[in-house]
Amino acid sequence: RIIGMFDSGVGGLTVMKEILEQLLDVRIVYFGDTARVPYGNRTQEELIRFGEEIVTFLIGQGAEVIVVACNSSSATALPVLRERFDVPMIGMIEPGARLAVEKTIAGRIGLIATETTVRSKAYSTAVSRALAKGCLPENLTLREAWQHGEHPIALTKAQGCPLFVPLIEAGLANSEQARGIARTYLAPLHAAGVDTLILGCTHYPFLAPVLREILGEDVLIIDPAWAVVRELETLLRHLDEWEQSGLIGSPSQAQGKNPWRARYFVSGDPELFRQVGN
Ligand code: DGN
Repeated sequence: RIIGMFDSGVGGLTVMKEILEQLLDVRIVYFGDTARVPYGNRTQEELIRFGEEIVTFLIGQGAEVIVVACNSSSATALPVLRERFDVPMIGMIEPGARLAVEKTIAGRIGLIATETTVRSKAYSTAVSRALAKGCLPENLTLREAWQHGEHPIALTKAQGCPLFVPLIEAGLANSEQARGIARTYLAPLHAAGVDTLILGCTHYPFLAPVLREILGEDVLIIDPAWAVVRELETLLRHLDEWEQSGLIGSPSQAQGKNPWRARYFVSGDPELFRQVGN
């Protein structure tokens, strides 16, 4: 199957890596909108327009499923894109929120993300929705307390981190500048006592070593990509079943002489994307 993925730049590659490692029989067409990065302070209208252009392109490249590998687009444009296109789409927010609810030990979930994602409140809505739909923490003590109405589980603190994406796109994820800025951004999350931190921007796994160094071992870091892979796996199984039962048509299997695993397209400079992406 061909999966289409997009992000404002290299961020979605962190999601793509998880998918390629865990789902061995998929192929991926990736689009990085590097001419228009960062998406973090774009309006909803802009992100919808960019999303429409990119999804149209990806479908033209044979994509049967779209993974919106950008939290800013998932938080703002995804509902509209789902209405406009027939292909199934998976975003980052719902899977990430569910995973955080499952893994939290103290019920105090924190978020770092772009300003767009923080402002949208998409993660706090998704955490509440996950709980309302019966998603529960794996931790038994917290689960019991929650079921007895004794312990809140909520998005306790959301921190916008506008400087992270430009640093990462410039290849400076492992620099002293990144360390200093990360210390400033993480301080309010520490102060709020979060025990679980959602990386609410697909660029941030590039900073995982720096974040781990500052947070220490006590805070659980959640990469929504892990949950996106699970969701994609389930969706692909359903597509297979629906095809077998004739509910939907099968895609043409034309593979040509040169089978490929991944293709990359960018709207800006391919060289910088190649360097940082590698
Ligand atoms: N990687 C994107 C996200 O997950 O929000 C976009 C980041 C950006 O372009 N600011």
